[in-house]
Amino acid sequence: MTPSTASLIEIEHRLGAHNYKPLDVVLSRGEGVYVWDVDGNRYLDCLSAYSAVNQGHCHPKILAAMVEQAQKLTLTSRAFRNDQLAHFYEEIAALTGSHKVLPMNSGAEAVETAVKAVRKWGYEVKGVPEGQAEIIVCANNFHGRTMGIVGFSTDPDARIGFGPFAPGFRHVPFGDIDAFRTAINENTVAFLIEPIQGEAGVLIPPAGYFTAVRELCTQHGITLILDEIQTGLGRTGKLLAEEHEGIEADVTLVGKALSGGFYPVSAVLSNSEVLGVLKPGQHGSTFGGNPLACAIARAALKVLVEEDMIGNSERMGERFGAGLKGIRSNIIKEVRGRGLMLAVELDPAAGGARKYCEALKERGILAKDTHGDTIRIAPPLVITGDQVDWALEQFEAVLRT
Ligand code: IF1
Repeated sequence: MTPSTASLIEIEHRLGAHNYKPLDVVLSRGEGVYVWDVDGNRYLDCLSAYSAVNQGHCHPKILAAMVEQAQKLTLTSRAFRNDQLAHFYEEIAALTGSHKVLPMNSGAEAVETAVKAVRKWGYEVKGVPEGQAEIIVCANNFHGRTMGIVGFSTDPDARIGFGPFAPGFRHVPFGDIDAFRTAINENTVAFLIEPIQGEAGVLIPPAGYFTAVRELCTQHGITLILDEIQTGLGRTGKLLAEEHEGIEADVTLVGKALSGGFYPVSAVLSNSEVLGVLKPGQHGSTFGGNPLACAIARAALKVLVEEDMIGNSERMGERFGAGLKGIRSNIIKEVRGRGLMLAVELDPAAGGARKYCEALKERGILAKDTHGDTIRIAPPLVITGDQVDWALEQFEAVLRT
């Protein structure tokens, strides 16, 4: 570790809150699938900032849109209108088949917005008694870190010490349709679920699960909210992960790659009347829907489609997943994923995934462990076949036995 890296890490440690335990790599530049540290070492990024950099680091066309807009108008508040918002609405609605859009900033804000709207919809449209609305969520969910969201987390690290929490949430095991059916009652207003549980370790539900969920939601007048903040925008080889299941959500949440990693931009997309219950003065945010965010998001969506990043995600995900499954290793328990949302779960006897991520770093791969034994693999969707093959050589070298 050179002095520049060491000195920066020391300052971070001394002055920063210790709410993360990052790898000891200090990055200073990013381009496409690569990032470089302050010592000039190059790494292939297999995290993509948790799928916020699907378009590749510092995509030039998104950068150009950001610079152009930043020189004109960045923020007006929603007290006034701006010339980017309507175009953003049109383009994201056309791309996703949505009828209504509510722009926010972080993914958590989009989740909180959906929770507020669907409760209000429950009281005003569905006729649930005031204060009795219930939202069904899954065990091992990850939807963000705000108080409202960690209140329905099942992860002790996310909850302990932060109470008291808001009521109105009921938990079911992910993928268990009988449990979901049993949890439904007359006060159920929504089912909030990730199409694939990312933080839980890239968990894919059984075939037919979402078809049955969709049917039950329709039958009982329950709003199906799919949190596509991590799975959406090409990550799983489709624009939205729901396409793998052949269903449509009533409310879809997007964020992260909605800006290509340049700026916090998220949105609540609705195919039903849920967003219609929000009236002036009942919800908002200082930066939500600002012209800079809209210009960036418009460019991020444009390059995602124009450069066929979604098709590339499907093709390169097949290649990457097949290569991982081909590694001869008695410490690999399972390889999972869809598109370029992949994970390698290690046998607990291997001693945890963190040390393998450390070894991968030494070979020029940045990857993140989750839940102890799983290595998540999510490179930018612009990755080429040669880059996948090179990455597989490093994974093979570290994981084969
Ligand atoms: C961190 C995890 C991933 C998300 C889904 C909403 C949000 C996220 C499905 C909230 C955000 C981020 C948070 C980030 C690390 C990362 C993460 F490890 F924390 F759990 F991706 F799995 N829905 N996930 O994945 O969006 O408010 O962050 O914009 O360090 O907390 P956000």
